[in-house]
Amino acid sequence: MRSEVGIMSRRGFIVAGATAGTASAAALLLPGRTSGLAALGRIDGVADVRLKPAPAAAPLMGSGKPDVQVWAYNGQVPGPEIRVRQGDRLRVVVDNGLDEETTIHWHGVRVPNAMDGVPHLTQDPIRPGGKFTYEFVLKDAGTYWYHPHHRSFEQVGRGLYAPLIVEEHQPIQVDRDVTWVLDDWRMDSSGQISGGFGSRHDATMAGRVGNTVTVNGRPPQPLAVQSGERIRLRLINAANARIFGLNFGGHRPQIIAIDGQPVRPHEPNGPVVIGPAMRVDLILDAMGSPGNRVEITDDFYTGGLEYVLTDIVYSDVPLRKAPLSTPIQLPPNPLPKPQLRGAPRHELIFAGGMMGMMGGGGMMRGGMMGGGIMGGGGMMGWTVNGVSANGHDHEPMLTIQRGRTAVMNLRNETAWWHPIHVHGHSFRVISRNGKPTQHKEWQDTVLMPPQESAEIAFVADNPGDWMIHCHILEHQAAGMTAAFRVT
Ligand SMILES: [Cu+2]
Repeated sequence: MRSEVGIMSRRGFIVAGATAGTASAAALLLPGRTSGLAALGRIDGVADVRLKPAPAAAPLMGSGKPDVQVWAYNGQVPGPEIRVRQGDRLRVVVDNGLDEETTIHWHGVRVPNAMDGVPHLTQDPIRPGGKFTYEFVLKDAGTYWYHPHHRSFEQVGRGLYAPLIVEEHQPIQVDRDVTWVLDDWRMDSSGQISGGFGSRHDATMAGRVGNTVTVNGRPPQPLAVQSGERIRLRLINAANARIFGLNFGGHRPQIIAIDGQPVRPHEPNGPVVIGPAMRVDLILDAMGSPGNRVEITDDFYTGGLEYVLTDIVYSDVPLRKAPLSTPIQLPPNPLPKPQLRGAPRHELIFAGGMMGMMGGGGMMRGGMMGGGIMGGGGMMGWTVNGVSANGHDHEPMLTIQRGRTAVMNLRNETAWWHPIHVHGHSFRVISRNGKPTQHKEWQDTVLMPPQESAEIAFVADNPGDWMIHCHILEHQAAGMTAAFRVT
């Protein structure tokens, strides 16, 4: 089911709020008309949003089933899709209706440090009943999302997440622009979300992988298409831990952006793999025959865990005979180009976890052998360069001079997958396992298979203390997190 999109103002500020059938879902989004901002040189494109994270009930299992108790932004899962245009200023007032502290992190958005939403590191957490205002300019177009960064393994896991779409000034031509927020849930036999968030089992293994997959907070509904239709499908993985590997039957989708950032359009080598927190924008030219039905399958986890996500269903009436011939390459975002020559190189070694204990000395460096296996929250720790960090406020493990290129060689010395997320910057993935990458993708989260390495590079142009952490939220909570400083 898709969110319905309504244009709220002529000033390029489009809001998708109401999810069909949910009366309470109207997003509390008001077009801002704030003369104060005119002084900053912007008289248009100011979007004012109010977000209230609070307990709610949502039809995760479908409209015929009892609602599920969740935590939600403005009463809906996902929260309201915020749509702005590149260059717009967004202002969001958060009114905390939870019984615990929270923050909002604007995942993948290159915000000023004070707006990054990391409790204790960039701001005080927002107390229950408290308010906080985030305000920043969207420098990059693309597909982003927002979520709490405080106890995220439970707050995101209970439903606090939503898309943030930044439209290009000159978008590519498509018939439909569709957002799919993928998530999974661990439901109990009573049809409610089971507890046990952050359990030792989840923390030391694959994370909290659920048993029920939703798309836009509902059981996946078929994608109804017309033959010849061109769809821009924005996939966002909001799951705590599940990795998706999607196949589109006989279709040949083109990847046009990863983590919001444009990439040279290309067909994936196999399934479209999306780690937690990652986004992939696809161009899907629906060239099946009228009346056809094609499965979208997810075969990331094998051995009987493959399943049909949903179907692409063709209407009887074709739209056009041949696919659109207009270009699908997105305009580049204004990202500073890394200068690799002479750039300082940093090794970051990710270690720990349950199986790592059995894997021999190479996997037990750092704190693992020294009795330092108790990480954040007393769970068996994961480590970054031997340190299993607790919480968010820690001394930076490295300092980068502002404006310099940083090269980080990330090494996964564990038996598990890890999506490693860098705050405040987008980076280029320049090599994997020592082999140059074909597309030099710009990303903010790089999914690392077990025992593999990835080299990333970026210009450290955003001053402040920033997180680098695993986005399997249980791994983050159990120590796979660090900070770096840009001075
Ligand atoms: Cu991890």
